[in-house]
Amino acid sequence: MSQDADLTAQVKAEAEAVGFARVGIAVARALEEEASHLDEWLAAGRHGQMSWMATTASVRKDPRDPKMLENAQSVIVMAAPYVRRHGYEGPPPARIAKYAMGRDYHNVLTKKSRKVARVLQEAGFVARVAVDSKPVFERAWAERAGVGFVGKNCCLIVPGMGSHAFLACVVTTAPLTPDEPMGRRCGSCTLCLDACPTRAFSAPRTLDARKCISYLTIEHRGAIPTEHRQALGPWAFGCDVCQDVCPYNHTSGAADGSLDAFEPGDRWTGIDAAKLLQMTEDGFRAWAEGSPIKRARYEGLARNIALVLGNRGAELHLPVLDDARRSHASEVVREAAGWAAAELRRRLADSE
Ligand code: B12
Repeated sequence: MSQDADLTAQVKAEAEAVGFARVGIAVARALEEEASHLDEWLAAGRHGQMSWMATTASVRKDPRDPKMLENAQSVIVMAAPYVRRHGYEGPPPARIAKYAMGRDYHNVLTKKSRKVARVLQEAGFVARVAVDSKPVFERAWAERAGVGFVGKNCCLIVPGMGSHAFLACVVTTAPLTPDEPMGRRCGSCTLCLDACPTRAFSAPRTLDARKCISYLTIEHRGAIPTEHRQALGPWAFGCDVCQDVCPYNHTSGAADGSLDAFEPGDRWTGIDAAKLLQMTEDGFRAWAEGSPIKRARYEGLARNIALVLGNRGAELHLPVLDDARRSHASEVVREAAGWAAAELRRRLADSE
C-alpha cells in the first residue's frame, strides 16, 4: 500500500471509529461552478441578513485561501445522521427541526473530527476542522467527496441514509486518495419544491433564504415579515418540510447510525410552547445551554413561539399571548404576540 493509501485508510477508520456513518475525500481546489452560483446567490440578496456569507465568500470558494489552509491538498467530509428514534416533535403545539432536538452538533462533531485531524497531525500534516464553524462549502465538498449528492432541496442526500445528517470537514495538507463523486439522483421528483410552505425555492438547488422558515426562525433578527407568519404554521425553530417529504428519507436505512447525543434529552421534559414564551432571559440561557436553539437567541425564540401560538394555539393560549403583548421585555416579541393574539381570536371565531 502506498503511503497516501495507508494514511487514507487510517483516516477513514478513525472517522468510523469515532461514530461518523460516512466518510469521503476530495482533492482541495477552487470550487468554480459553486463559486459562480454563490456569487449569483449573494448578488440577488438571497442570504438575507446573513452578511457573514458575503464577507467570507472568497474563503468558501477555495479552501486553500490563507484564511483557511494554504497548501491544503485534501478535504475529508464526514456525515453523521440525526434522524430520531422517538416520536417527540417539539413543545406542543410547536415543532422544532429534528437537527435541533439534541445536543449542539457543532460541539459534538468538532470533538469527534479533532480525533480524525489528530491522525493527520501525528503523520506530520496540518489539519483544520470545520463543522459549520469556518467558511467551508460543506455540501459542495460532500458532493465532491462522494458522500452523497445535493438534492433539489439543496440538502446533501446520502443514499441509504437520507438527508437528515450533519456534515463535518477536515481540511488538510496531506495528499490523500480521493473518492469518486456520485451523480444526482432526484430524477423528475419535485415533492420538496412543491411542499415548501413559503415557496422558498427559486429553482431546484436554489434557496431564497429570505423566505425559508429555517432562516426566518433561526437567523433573521427583528420582526418576521407579515406575509410569512401564517406559513410558519407550527415551526418555532428550523423547518423539516423539504426533507420530510423526500423519498430518500423514507428508506429503511434512514435512521442507521444516529448518535445518542442528537436524541432529545431532559431539556424537553415538562416544556410546552406557553412555558417557552413565559421564560425570562436568564431562564432561556440556562435552558438552551448546549442546544443549537441558542442561535435564535431569547428574543427570536419567544417571537417564533408567539407566532406559532397564533397559528396553532388554543383558547388557553389567549391569556399567555395577551400577557406577552402587554409586558414582554422585547418590543419584537410584544408586536409578534399582538399579531398572534389577533390571529388566534380570528381562528377561534371562524371555528365557532
Ligand atoms: C447558510 C446556511 C443555511 C441558510 C441557507 C441555506 C442554503 N440553502 O443556502 C439557512 C439558515 C436557510 C439554512 C437552513 C438549513 N440548514 Co444550513 N447551513 C448553512 C451553511 C452555514 C452555509 C450554506 C451555504 O453555503 N449556502 C450558500 C448556497 C448558495 O449554497 P447551498 O445551497 O448550501 O449549496 C448548494 C447550491 O449552491 C448548489 N449549487 C452549486 N452549484 C450550483 C450551480 C447551479 C446552477 C445551481 C442551480 C445550484 C448549484 O449546490 C451547492 C452545493 O454544491 C452550511 C454550513 C457550511 N459551512 O456549509 C449549513 C448547512 C448547509 N445547513 C445544514 C442544515 C441541517 C440546515 C437545515 C436542514 C436546518 C433545518 N432543519 O432547519 C436547513 C435546510 C434548508 C435548505 N433546504 O437548504 C447542514 C446541511 C446538511 C445536509 N445534509 O445537507 C449544513 C451543511 C450544516 C452542517 N455542518 O451539517 N442553512
